Amino acid sequence: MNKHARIFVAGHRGMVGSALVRRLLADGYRDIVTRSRAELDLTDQAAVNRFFEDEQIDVVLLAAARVGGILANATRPGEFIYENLVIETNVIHAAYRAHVERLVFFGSSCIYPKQCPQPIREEYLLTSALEPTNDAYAIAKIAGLKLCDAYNREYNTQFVALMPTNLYGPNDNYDLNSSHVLPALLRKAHEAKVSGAATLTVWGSGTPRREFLHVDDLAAATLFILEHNVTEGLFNVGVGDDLSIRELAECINRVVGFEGELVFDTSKPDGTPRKLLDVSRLAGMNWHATIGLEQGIAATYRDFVASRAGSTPAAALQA
Ligand code: GFB
Repeated sequence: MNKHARIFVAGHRGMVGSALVRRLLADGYRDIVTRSRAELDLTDQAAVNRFFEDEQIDVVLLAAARVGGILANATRPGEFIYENLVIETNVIHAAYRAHVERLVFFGSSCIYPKQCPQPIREEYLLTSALEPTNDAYAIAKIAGLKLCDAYNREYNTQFVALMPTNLYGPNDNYDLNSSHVLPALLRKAHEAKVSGAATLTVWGSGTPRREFLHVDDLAAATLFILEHNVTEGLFNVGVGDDLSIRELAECINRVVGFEGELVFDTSKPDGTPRKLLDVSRLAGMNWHATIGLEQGIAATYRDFVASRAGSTPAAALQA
């Protein structure tokens, strides 16, 4: 991809968007366009159309989305389906109208059926029913990847869909009611260590299995797709390995240095029993994730501690 390409990163303040911007800058791309929500409301179709008419964008990285963990998905399905559908419809359609050359749409491994053979191949899409705790979000993400595919077929666009497994890394959401499991447990372990607590509460039974990808690996995969002129299709992005939630909690406790007991709150949902992606499509092109889980959690923990230390004086100043 041309280093002078004009690249719009939608959602640049989020975990995925900010990782994409970091990676693009590190790789020498300089014409990166971003807009805050106050500057451009992606749910406003007329505003999105005007933006694309004015800005002469070559490449779109569509990382703007309403995201959240199992509880947020299960309790706010209306927001998850509406906001994701409207953002992706507005951006993908406006990009097509404005003759954008390339677009990468980001989905999630929850698009695949609940009872999927493991590891999950891209071909298993729409072969049986979805996991109910996140079916609204999943339907929106399936619609997004189908939009890309339909526009490629009808209008010869070059829109690609990446389906990352559960992500973590800098700029994650650490709010315990809306976050994903990894940032939630990292925060709980840190606070338990600091307060000298004897126990740490893990939601569910601890038996579901999940695969975790550092967001910098997702950014690397995205650049790989763009630089290798992949112009269509659906690609799983993962590490090819998973672990149980109990094992994840133990790993996080080791990194953080919390030595208390794990307590399992089975009033909280487990969600889908297992979600391990088959990553052979990207591996066949010679792309592999490089950040190991314990190493990635350690880096994320350092970032979490540093951002908390940084936020105290700022919060005090605003008060
Ligand atoms: O990451 P998570 O919220 O979402 O939860 P999903 C994964 C597993 O960790 C579930 C358990 O079995 C949770 O019950 N868990 C244990 C916890 N302790 C905690 C905790 O303190 N907080 C949270 N959040 N979970 C989401 C979907 O599914 O994954 C989205 O809802 C999206 O649609 C995203 O696909 C990647 O992996 O179950």
